[in-house]
Amino acid sequence: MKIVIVCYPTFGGSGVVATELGLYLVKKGYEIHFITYKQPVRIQNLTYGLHFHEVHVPTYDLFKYQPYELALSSKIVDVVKKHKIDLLHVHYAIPHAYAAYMGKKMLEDESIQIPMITTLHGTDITLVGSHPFYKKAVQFSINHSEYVTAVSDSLKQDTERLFDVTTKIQVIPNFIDVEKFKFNTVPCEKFQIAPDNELIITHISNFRPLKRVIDVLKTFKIINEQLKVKLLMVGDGPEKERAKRYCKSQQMENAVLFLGNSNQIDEILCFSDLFLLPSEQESFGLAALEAMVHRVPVVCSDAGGLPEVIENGVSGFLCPVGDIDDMAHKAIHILEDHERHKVFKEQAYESSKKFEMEKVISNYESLYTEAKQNYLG
Ligand code: GMT
Repeated sequence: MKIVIVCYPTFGGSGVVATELGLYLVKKGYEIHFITYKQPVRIQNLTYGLHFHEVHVPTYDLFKYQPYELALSSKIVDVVKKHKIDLLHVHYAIPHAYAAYMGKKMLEDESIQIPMITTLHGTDITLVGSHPFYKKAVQFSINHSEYVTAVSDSLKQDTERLFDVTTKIQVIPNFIDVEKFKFNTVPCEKFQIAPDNELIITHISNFRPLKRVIDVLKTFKIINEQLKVKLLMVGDGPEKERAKRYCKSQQMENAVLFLGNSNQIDEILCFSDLFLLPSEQESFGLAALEAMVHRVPVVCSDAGGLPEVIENGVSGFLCPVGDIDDMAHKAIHILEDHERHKVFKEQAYESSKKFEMEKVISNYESLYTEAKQNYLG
């Protein structure tokens, strides 16, 4: 089957999920065509069956905003025609679902029918999509997708609450390659970061306000008063400078390392002892799942889809949003006792198996088969 995947090429979770999905499908014999404005960060090499089509948006002075949707929908039409694509799978509704719908309509004019699957990831619904400026267009594109999936039950409920949805939403959670981390064969080079054998706490995000990065630092400050710890802040975004200033004001600069965006997430998580994710909202929390597969217990907020990923008291703890004392207390509880920490680590890994790649992706494959049969006959 030949599939177009439209996604963001960045470090964000939706782009990572779309890329990992495409890479897996290529291995299973699908022909995958990524359409984005840049080669996705997790794609190192293009192999047989894997194609990448870049969307160019030439700058024209008349426009205050360059029309990316137009360029994207035209690119979709070209790729579908040239490569005889069977279906479109778009990740993140804005503006991908809208552009794909336009592409689909243009193709219909040329008597080419193509089904469209939209996967909702979170902020495309909860934060941006439901804003009155976008809501109508997002609702329209959801309702004109043949199939809609959401990455958690919580996101499905949010979508149904915030929009007047007429298309059935199927929950297909995010996934992880559990087999890859079955055995830790290579010792993690922890000593480089923690020469005094400090415990390593990690946070990974895009440092947007809803990630509450200052809560990460405040929580860490309490832990740091009781245990020998270091904090790795991985990622980049609007709250980073504020976070750095906070560290300076609290004299924590030596204990906190800002690593920026990284392609070495596996290496970083390999030597991490605990993961903090105090988000205000989180439709799934892919970063938490990536931590769990590396045997890193997670202390996070009890928000959105996080309770569907983290088992409270098993793979980590769920705490009320903004309750820094509770998060610090739970983190210390896990870390202070070596034997207890070991148990949490194994339980985190065991919990991650619920999202085993092959099992989850088979749901997308069933959807593809159904879409092709129903739509094209
Ligand atoms: O977390 C972000 O702000 C990035 C965003 C994205 O679109 O990449 O992440 C969303 O999609 C991820 C993949 O499905 C989910 O794991 C994240 O929980 C979700 N983020 C939010 O809901 C805030």
